[in-house]
Amino acid sequence: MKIGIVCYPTFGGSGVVATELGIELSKRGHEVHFITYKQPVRLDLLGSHVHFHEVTVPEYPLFHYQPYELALSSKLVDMVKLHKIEVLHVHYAIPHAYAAYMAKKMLQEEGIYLPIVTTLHGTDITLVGSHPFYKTAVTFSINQSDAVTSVSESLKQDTLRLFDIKNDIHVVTNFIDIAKHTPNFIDCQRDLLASKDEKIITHISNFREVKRIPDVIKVFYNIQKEIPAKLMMVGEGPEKEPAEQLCAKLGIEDKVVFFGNSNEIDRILCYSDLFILPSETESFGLAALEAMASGVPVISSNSGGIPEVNIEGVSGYLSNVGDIDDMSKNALRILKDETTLAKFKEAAKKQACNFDIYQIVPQYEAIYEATLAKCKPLI
Ligand code: GMT
Repeated sequence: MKIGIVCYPTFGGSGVVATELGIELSKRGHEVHFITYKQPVRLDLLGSHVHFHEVTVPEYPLFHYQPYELALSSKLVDMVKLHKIEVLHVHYAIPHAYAAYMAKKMLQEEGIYLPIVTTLHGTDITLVGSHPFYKTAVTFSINQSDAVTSVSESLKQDTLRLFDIKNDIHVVTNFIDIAKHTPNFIDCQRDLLASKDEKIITHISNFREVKRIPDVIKVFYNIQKEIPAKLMMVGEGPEKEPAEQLCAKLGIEDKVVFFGNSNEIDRILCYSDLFILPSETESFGLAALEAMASGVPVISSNSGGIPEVNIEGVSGYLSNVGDIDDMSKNALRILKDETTLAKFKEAAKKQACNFDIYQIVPQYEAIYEATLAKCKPLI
């Protein structure tokens, strides 16, 4: 099949999922075309089966806002015609599903039928999409898609609650390539960051308010009062600077390392003992799954789709949003005893295997085939 993928090419989970999906589809013999404004960060494998087409938006001083949707929909039409793309999979509804609909309509004028599959990722529904300024267009584009998927059951229920949806929503969970998270390097260089007796706690995110970064630091503050520990903060975003200030205020700046965005997540997770994800809302929590795939137990909030990923008392523990005491208590329960830690590490890895890429990607293939069959014009 020739598949077009539209996504955000940045470090966010939706872009990561879209990129890993495209790479795996190409390995399974499909021809994949990424169409976005920058080469996706995890896409280093361009080749005969993986292509990247850049969407450029020329600056024009009259425009206060440059019209990205317009440029994207034009590019989609051109690429579909040039490369004979058969199905278009858009990740994150805003504005991708909307631009895809416009492209589909333009192509229809020329007798070309292009099925659209839209994957809802989370904030496109729960935070941004349901805002009254966007809601009408988001509802319209979801309803006009030929197939709609959501990354968790929780997100499906949120979508049905927040929007007037006429389409079926298929839950196709996020996934992980377990093999990639089984380190092939002999030494992950843990010694560079912590001494043998220190436990390593990690948080990875885009440092937005929804991630509740101060909670990560406060939980770590409680942990390091009881046992020797270091905190690895990975990612960039508006909450990073205030987080650095909070560490200084609490006097723990020498125990916290801020990495910024990293392409070496597997290396960082390889030496981590615990992952913290206290988010206000999280449709899935891909970062937690990545941690678990590396054998790292998770201390998280119980919001959104996280309970579908992190299992209480097995791969980690879940607490109410903002319950720092409970999160700290649970973290210490895992970290204080080596046998318990080893048990949680093993169980986390086992739980992650339920989301292995080889089980999930065929579900997308089946959806593409069904949509293609449904949308093919009768001759
Ligand atoms: O977490 C974010 O704010 C970024 C967003 C994205 O576009 O990458 O993440 C959402 O999609 C991920 C991939 O499906 C999910 O794992 C995250 O849980 C989801 N974030 C939220 O719902 C807050």
